[in-house]
Amino acid sequence: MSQPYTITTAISYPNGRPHIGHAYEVIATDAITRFQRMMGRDVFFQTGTDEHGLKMDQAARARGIEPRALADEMSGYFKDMNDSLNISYDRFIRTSEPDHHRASQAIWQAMEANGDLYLGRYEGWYSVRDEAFYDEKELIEGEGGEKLSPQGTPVQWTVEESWFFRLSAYQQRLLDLYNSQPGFIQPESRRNEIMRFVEGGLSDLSVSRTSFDWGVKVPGSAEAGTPHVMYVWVDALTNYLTGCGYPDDAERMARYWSEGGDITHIIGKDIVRFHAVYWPAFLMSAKLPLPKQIFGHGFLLNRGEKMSKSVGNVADPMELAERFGVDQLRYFLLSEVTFGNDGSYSAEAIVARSNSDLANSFGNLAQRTLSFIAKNLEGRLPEPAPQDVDSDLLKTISDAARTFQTAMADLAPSTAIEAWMRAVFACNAYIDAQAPWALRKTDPARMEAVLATLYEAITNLAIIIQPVIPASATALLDQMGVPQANRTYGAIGSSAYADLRASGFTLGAPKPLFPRLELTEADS
Ligand code: ME8
Repeated sequence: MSQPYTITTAISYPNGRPHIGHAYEVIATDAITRFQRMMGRDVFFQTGTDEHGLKMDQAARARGIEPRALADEMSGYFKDMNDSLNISYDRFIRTSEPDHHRASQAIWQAMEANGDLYLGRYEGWYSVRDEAFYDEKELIEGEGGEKLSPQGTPVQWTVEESWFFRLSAYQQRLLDLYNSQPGFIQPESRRNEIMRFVEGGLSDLSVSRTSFDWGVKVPGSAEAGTPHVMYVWVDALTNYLTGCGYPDDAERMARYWSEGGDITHIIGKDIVRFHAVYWPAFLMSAKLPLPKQIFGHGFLLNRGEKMSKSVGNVADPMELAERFGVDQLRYFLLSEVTFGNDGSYSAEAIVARSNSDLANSFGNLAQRTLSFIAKNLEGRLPEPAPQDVDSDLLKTISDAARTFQTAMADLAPSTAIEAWMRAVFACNAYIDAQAPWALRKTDPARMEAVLATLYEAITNLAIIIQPVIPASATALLDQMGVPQANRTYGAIGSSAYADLRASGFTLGAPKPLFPRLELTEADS
């Protein structure tokens, strides 16, 4: 069996509808997933919604409904967004599902059995917006002198009976983990931040609440007199295990959550602490395997500004996808933003990028080549007779395929796309220099050889870019008659083109793939 690969996004709070930041995270994770599947890996990709906690409880109360009703409604929008954006998840998990409650209680009991949970009294600062506890020393001052979390959200002084997790006992083991596995936290800037935080000392973590009941029940607490629900991050992080079969399905766990397993969490930079500090500590305590890497991507900004509901600049990803196209949006986000850095989006930038790369460069290359073949050879695939320039072009594309693969394996989609785009440019330079339309009368054999080279080149370019723009690449490969089994990196540089010709495939009139996008006055 092929080697398993487990990949997850964060699970989103469904206290409102999804925004473009949520779309960005699932799109990036989907591209990596599709790439790993193309590499023949046995991938498990999970995304979903994080439905418990005070934030959800308060958002629901504010609308006069039960948290479960809010979760049911909003979670549907997240799932629809995933489906519309062509996200190939294997499971969309909702933390309100029974198997997830069971997994959360099981990890709780394992941490308790290890002696890491004790009952105490929490007194400290809490941000509902971040669902996070903060030390006094971490707080910043707001404009009116009020105390704010380091993320700039309001904090409230909280006093209640609470279970604690002995996080302080894990400081050295966490530092050892970061030192022995330098790739555990990525990118480097996030790793440094976390190392400083852990070196500064860790307080025990309050891991249960008694002031509301929207969460996973702490085993045994109701029987003992005071019902507790788990701190939402304990259950939220456990979602990753639930999807991998914990605690009942040992076979599934061995496949997707094993010691030394290839397990990647893709999350935003604001929640790296939960994933890189609390999560491995919980897992160590429960004697469970650790993930291999945690990648904290940057934030998307609206024309360079932080998105916020009060400013009214929160973009709806579905609207953008409907207007500009799903693949256009995917391509824009993955090519424009260096994964790990913050990035900006605007209608102008999406239109500019899509028109220059997809419509004018790649789309036009495919369209003019294929329609020329359809018309002048009645769709018969041209016969190769390679000269050095032809083999050189095909070699440039195989090299680009390799660079693309290395970059995607390194979680660097924008670098991968740049390599692909350079290969597209090389094809356009080739077509201009070889001018097959001029050869039609003077040298038809050479014209065929040039078109044959281009046919193979375009096929390979479409194969390479499948993880980024899956629907368009598929449509093109379908038009070009490329059999499913040959849509792999291994088929690049093989006899696939010769085989396709031998099969007698004829090309129909090509359908354009990437319409030129236009801005409207409302965009400026
Ligand atoms: O944090 N740009 O949920 P969430 C890019 N439930 N990414 C962004 C972003 C932006 N402007 N805004 C948010 C949570 N994100 C928890 C996670 S995981 C066990 C629990 C990212 O709905 C954010 O960093 O607030 C996170 O990775 C994801 O969207 C969900 O954010």
